[in-house]
Amino acid sequence: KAGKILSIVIATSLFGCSQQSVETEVEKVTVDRSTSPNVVIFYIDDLGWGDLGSYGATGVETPEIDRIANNGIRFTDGHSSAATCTPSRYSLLTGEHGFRSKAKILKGDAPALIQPGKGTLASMLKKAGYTTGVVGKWHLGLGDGNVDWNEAIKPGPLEIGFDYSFLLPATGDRVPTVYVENHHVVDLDKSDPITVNYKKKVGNRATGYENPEQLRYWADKQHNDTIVNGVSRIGHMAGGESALWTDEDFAEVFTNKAIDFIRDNKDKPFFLFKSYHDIHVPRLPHPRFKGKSTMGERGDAIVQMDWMTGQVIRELEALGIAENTLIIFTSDNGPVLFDGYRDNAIEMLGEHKPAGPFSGGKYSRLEAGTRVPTIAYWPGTINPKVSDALVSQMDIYASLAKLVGVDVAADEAVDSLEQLDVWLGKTEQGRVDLLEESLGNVALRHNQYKFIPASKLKPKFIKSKKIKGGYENYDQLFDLSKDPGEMNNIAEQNPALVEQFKARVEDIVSN
Ligand code: NG6
Ligand code: CA
Repeated sequence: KAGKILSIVIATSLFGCSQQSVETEVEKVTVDRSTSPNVVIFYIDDLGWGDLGSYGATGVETPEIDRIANNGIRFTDGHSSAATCTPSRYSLLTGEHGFRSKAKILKGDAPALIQPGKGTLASMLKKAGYTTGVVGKWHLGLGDGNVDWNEAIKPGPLEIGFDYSFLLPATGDRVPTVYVENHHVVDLDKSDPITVNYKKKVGNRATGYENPEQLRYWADKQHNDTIVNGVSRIGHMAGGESALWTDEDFAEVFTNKAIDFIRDNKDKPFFLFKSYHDIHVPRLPHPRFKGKSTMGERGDAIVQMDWMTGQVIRELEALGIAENTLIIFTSDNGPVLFDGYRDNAIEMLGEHKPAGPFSGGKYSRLEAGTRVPTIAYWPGTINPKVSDALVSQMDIYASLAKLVGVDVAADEAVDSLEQLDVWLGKTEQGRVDLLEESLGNVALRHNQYKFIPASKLKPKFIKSKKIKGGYENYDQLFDLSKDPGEMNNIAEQNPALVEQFKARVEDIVSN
């Protein structure tokens, strides 16, 4: 029977439309699209709360995303679980805090952080009959600890619930600078095998520390190893010349892969995790976006990211499946301007406020570390609104499980709260509290309060990033309803609240 098309009966009873029946060739499957919409998650890298037009951006226009923000739910208090990438991604996919698995920013040759057998958003949706795919940045580790890039690379996404993957393995600034499709490096010539080393130089490729004259951008010491495409990276890499990516092609390559996946699966429920490299460093948008913002490469990368998003949304519309698709748009952590490469993001910022009214940014314990643009869009089902509910990406797991009718086991997605009605805009009663994670520390949101327990350590590099870290050796308490910028520490005046919040932090951490 393989290869035959599964016909689908679309029951749209909830919305009062007529039943549409398609002739069955193999077997009849009934799919109620009101409870099993396609799910597309656009996961942007390092996009700040204030970086979209609909959230008040001034240095860049984002018409494609603004369209879904204005016709869907624009959340003002939406959060990633952490102020850095790996733990946030871990939480989105597993419904657990990153610290439960000691998730921290991974090297490019780190082993798979999510082990086969662990429930993920993808494996959960598969139980409901979804076809699942991930396209773009991974940064959750690949392989078993001794990854050979020249052989089948596993475990990876395919071992934890994805049917298809096309990946940038870690980050744009880390080797290996190649694409991995399913289990294999794309376009690899086996006679030129890849070696990756995060400790010492391998092979003959120039490095930033030996050949700075070959660089298009000055890079700090950490980003100063193997040069690929005129940009030095973190880590050393030899071989794989035919497989090297060109950063400027990311927009085209990832958009096409996402569109192919959608076209291949348009007749049945699918889940696409579309994870972006933009607007992470090194920022190298395609030349056609050059000068499209007033903020240099960082702004132009936002324009490119908006374009990519629009391409996918328009494809859903062209295929006639937009009304059967729930789109969630959000970011993995807050904004950073200087993150290792001198690309003039600071100099060209102008009046634009990447974090909106909030303080801090990527790596920070302050609000802008995790408070990121968050949009839910499902035309015909979600009514447009602005929601001030406190929501977390971690809750997408349990909320979608509820939507598609999958039971979540007691030891699965333990930090994920079922908040479906909030994500569909039926209520604004979101979370009461939420832990925010930052470089191994936690802070607590409780309604309008933000409690930051005294930090054990202050990460040294924060200073070089020129980001307000909020890492202090005393307790901090802020009332965000009066003080969104976390300027006025009211911990001393409110000892009872401090005690209450300390206990609550303990309670969640030791869960
Ligand atoms: C850091 C890198 C930074 C970025 C980050 C990961 C420093 C000194 N360097 O180690 O450039 O690559 O890792 O970013 O901060 S993330 O968005 O994937 O978490
Ligand atoms: Ca990030």
